[in-house]
Amino acid sequence: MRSPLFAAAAFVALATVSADVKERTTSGAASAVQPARSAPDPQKEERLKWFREAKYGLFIHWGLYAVPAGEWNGKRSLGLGEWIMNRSHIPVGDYQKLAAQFNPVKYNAEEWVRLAKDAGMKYIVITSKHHDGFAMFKSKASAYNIVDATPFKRDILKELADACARQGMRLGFYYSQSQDWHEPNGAGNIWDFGPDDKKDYDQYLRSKAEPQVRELLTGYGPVALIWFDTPRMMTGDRAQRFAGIVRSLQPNTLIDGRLGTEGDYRSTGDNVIPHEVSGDAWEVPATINHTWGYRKDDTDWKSPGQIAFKLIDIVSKGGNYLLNVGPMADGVIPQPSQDILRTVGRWLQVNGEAVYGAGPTPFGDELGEPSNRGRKDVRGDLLVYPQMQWRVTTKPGKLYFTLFDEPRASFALPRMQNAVKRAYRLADGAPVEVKTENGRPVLIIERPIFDPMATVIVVEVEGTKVQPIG
Ligand code: FHN
Repeated sequence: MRSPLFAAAAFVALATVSADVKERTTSGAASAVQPARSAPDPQKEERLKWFREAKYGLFIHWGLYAVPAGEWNGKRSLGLGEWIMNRSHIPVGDYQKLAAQFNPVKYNAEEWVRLAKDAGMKYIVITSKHHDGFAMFKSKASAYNIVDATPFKRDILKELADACARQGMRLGFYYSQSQDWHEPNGAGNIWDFGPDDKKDYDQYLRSKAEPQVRELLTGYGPVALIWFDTPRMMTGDRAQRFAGIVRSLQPNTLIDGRLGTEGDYRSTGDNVIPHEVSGDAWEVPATINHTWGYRKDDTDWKSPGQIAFKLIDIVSKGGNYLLNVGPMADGVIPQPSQDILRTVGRWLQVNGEAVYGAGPTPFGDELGEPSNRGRKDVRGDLLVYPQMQWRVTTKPGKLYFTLFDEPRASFALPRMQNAVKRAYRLADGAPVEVKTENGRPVLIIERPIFDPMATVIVVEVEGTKVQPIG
């Protein structure tokens, strides 16, 4: 039986919950998760085409915070690496001195883009300005930027944009529109500038944030998306001003779900993978260890197997996975992150058909079991005991069963009206026997399983759309 959690109503439930959920991260930052849209918008769908196909992107959090790398005045500063200024209440006058030390001579944009490609990622999103207010690009709106304030003097974003253009990679920019701890009127810095509700917030928006977003959309070629974040004090009007800038300068640029008004797609909470399938465009921003910006003490990397599972899990629910790396102050992406990404990339080279452009599962029971007592988590979502043995993604006439555990030798296919035509292993095309047991098609799977990280079996069926039974 299909569990009711994953029936069509589940999508409605997800949308309802998402409308007012505030997500708390370990940093204490709150990010609004954007409401589901109401009416279909053909232009938006057109803009979203590449995004829905892409499925997997590289997030890069890089800024001055890579210099202290989680330690201030010889003391560990707890929390996310990029939040060190806030967590340690570092005065602007002290923090901005980091700019003089920021000289990432090993930065090589071509290598970063090559890494994303090797990893099988289809887009890159880099922090152009995080909450600390420091711009990683040449800006006329504020001299607190990589070219004017550091010995490096090179426009990091320009080099990355050029490398992306050369290598055919889409590039988007993270921009912290609300929080700017460097500015007296930006949100967030209460240790230097007092409470936010006493600030002339529009002065900051007009003089820095809006002009900088304009600069990003005019100086760096086609921008795939702008990734706004933590919409504090972002009224509808203020958010609309940003949306207007984006739409007027680059109508095809996507707006993420954290601007403060409806964007093009929904951003889940950080590292939050929904339990349900949703037809909306959505994305999970996620860390590869526990921090976004580099911390020298965070070496608790997720394994390639965990990353592969999360990727397929997300795709099987209809979403995208935006996986982060935090480069060091010298411009090098930590080697373990690189190795993990490349290992998953090698798997995708042979199994990518199950991911790129693939649709979600038509079934749902495989995702997990809802709590039988109707218990809810802190966000108000129904608690689910996830199942992690296998996931399904789809293309017309094809089901891709990705098996993460060694399955029983005879693997019963979920009930569907479509007849099975044939089955084979995606990695090498080897046929997989299909038998009927108790009136139900089963796959006879070779043991030990072909690829212990994840083995994809393609099942071809009659008809283009799979019709589940039950
Ligand atoms: O506060 C930020 C955090 O530093 C990081 O950039 C993440 C990425 O999704 N967004 C905010 C918290 O949700």
